[in-house]
Amino acid sequence: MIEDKRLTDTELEAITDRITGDWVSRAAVDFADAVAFHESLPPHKRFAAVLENAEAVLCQPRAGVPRLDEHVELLQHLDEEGGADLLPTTIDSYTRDNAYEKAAEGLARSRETDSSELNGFPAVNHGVDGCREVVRRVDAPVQVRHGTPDARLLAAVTLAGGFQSFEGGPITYNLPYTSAYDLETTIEYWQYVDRLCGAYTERGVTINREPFGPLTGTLVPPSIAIAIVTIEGLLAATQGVRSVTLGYGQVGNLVQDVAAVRAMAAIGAEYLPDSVTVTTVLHQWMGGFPRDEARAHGVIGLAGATAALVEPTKVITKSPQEAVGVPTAESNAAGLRTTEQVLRMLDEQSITLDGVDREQALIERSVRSLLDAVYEAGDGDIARGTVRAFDAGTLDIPFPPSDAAAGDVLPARDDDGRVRLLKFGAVALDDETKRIHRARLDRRADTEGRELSFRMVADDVSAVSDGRLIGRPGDD
Ligand code: 8ZB
Repeated sequence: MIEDKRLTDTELEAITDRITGDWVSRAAVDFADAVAFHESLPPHKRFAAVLENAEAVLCQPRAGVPRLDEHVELLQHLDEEGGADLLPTTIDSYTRDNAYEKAAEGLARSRETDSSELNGFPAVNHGVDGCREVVRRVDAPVQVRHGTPDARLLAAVTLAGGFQSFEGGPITYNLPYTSAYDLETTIEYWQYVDRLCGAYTERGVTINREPFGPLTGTLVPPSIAIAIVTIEGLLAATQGVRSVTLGYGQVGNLVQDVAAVRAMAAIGAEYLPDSVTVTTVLHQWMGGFPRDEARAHGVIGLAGATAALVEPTKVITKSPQEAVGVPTAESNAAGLRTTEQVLRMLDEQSITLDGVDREQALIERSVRSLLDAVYEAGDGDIARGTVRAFDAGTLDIPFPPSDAAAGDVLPARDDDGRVRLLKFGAVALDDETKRIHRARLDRRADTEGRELSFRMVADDVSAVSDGRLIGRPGDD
């Protein structure tokens, strides 16, 4: 069974040999050559250094188009017109499914028709040289953002290609994205990715890793999300990663969001080894957005305000076109500017919210309880424990598209919009915590004069896109 153990150099090499050859040559991902390229980059393009030395909240969008020149222009636009501090390269979905042939066809069609026939940048098809060209031509640090359960080749190519930050992880890029792999398999894949990052780090090129905290983006209780990104941080640290950004998706209740990011930073500092520098990211609302762009700017503004209050290291922004799909460059830059405006206006204000400390204590206690259950299930081994805890449902997420989680928990908002659990399944929370969740939900049921039921959950799922936070009855 899988163990939380560092891969040896021989194992790392053997896997690299195995995954290269078809789409990318073994020679193209040669370490010495790649390290020399990274060393040639100026300090303001070093992702981990820029992130870890930030003096204000950094803003980063998502963005990726298939053709190289257009992709570079898009990133330059987001830098110059959006004021992005960190840049992304969002990978297309064929590449995320390791369907490189289809990605190649989409890229060829995009070139023929002068349009975008893929929903992101097919980095493996562009190869190491294509990636280096992107990194060379843009003027800020660039990160690979994707959603790839088996990201081994993508990591080998993009890291050799000069990218210094890589999103995802074995749980956060499994549960929301696929049912094709069990957790033991994705943990094994990501041990390679993390070991590769560790190997670069040991050669003086720090690679930042960022677990994808929002998971399904649908009413994920903060404690569950934080436990999962902490596990991914621990697994990465074992492989030699020294820069970890823990991620969290905004739920929309200001007090709970501020409490959650604080709890995440505290848990990260406590659980991850001292050798790891921990930073944080707040994802602007990942659930359904209003179609009306004015209302969408409202959602983005509230996320900006949340970021201003809790000061994560960075915030991942949304665009006012979120409800429609991949945004135009202009709309994407608008989301950045909306965020920046709110951040600046709140920058010098010091605001205290009632109830944050209590909420933070509740979240931290819950995270500890979940992590205890994982360690216990694995007899002290976090990798083994993760597989067993998800099997037993002691660690679980709501609405998993993947069979790798039981999906026996059901969330709902309480009377002031904080995400609680309505159904606990087998999840490892203590009785007192469950009592608090239940009491809070009972109060909402009272307010609304209806029973706690799945109807409430469904109402909550569509509430924000319908124009409010809580799915109250009679709101249509
Ligand atoms: C899980 C991440 C979903 C978010 C955005 C979606 C959504 C996906 C692209 C993109 C800009 C792209 N997203 N692909 N944004 N360019 N190629 O990721 O809109 O917000």
